[in-house]
Amino acid sequence: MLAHTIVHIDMDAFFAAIEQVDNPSLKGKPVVIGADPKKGQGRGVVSTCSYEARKFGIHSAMPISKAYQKCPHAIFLPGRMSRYHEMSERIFKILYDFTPDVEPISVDEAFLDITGTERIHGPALDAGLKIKKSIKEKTGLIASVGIAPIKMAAKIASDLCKPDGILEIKKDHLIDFLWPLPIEKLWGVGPKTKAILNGLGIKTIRDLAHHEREDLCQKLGETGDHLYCLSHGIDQRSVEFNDEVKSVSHEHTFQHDTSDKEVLHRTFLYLSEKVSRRLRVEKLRGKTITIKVRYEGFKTYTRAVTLSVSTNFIDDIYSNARNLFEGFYTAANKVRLLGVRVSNFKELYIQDSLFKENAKEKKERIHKAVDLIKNKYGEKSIHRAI
Ligand code: TTP
Ligand code: MG
Repeated sequence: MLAHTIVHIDMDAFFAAIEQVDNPSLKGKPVVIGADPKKGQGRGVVSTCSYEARKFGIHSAMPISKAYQKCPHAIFLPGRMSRYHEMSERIFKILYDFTPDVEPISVDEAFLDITGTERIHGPALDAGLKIKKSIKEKTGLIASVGIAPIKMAAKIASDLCKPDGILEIKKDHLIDFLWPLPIEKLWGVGPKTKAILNGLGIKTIRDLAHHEREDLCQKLGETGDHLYCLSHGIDQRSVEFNDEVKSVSHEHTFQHDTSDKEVLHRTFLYLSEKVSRRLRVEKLRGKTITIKVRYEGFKTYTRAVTLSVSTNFIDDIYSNARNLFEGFYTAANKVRLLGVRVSNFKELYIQDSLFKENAKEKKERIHKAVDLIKNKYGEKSIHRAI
């Protein structure tokens, strides 16, 4: 199996950190987000709290009355969900600028597959640092970053290096990293499974790895087998987009490798049109546009850009694809294949359309009309000038 480089990003004390960024007088202080403590009589729980509050033993899901007992002088805030969502979107935009291969896990957490991006971002650790820096610069917030060849280990790594950490587990150190850890660090080991495993004398991931595989399958079914694999550093799960359709793309291989700019631009136009039509048929609009360029000799490069609004318009796709291409292509290289891809369909088409302006609607109607003509009279019936 191809070795992957997976990055797991998790923001530190997300909601509380946003409050501290928006109101710097809260910096360095215990801040608790959650229900109103009503001087210790309040009901409800802690949503999250700053690391300063954690020193007093406060944590997520703790009754707010208990949090008040532990630190009555903490600053208790009710939370502003729309602001947190806004910040979350900004963070995801930064991630999608890095790579289109982003799997959102929650508002403040994502996996990225950065396999093969060394040429653009350098070694994995540098890429991780770049992401951290970019998030800090653009939002003022701090992310912890775990890097590993498998998802599960990347997640454990980001958890262990919090707050403000970065930790890379290289392939050769994976087992040494995993084995001393308690089994509850493994994904999918909740209190119930933990009790069963403890009952078998299994406390650490090392114990699990040395246990009879059949016995684990018997006691825990498929989960047992899955956990056994994890304990040996085998995690087949790849980074997945949440969308049902992950991306819409189109590629073209030239019969003869070419460096003719006009031919290359025309091909981008053709590919953008194909992608644009498929997106409209599927009622999708994406924010990330990626191009793929394969040179003679099969060296392949991808470049991506994430727009602030999602699109399925050919003009947007083409102009961005062309800009990406112009940004890195040198005429000395002959091209064998070009590809255009649109992904990042997080926003729902319907929801988005609520905010659409008239001009956009009109543009969309024109696109639909062009599609209809083309479907009826064939691809060559309408042309676009570059
Ligand atoms: P987490 O990433 O679990 O927590 P966190 O970012 O506050 O702190 P850290 O990652 O540094 O340990 O959750 C992200 C946000 O989700 C969190 O800021 C608030 C919200 N949340 C709740 O509302 N209730 C909860 O029980 C948890 C765990 C999180
Ligand atoms: Mg977090």
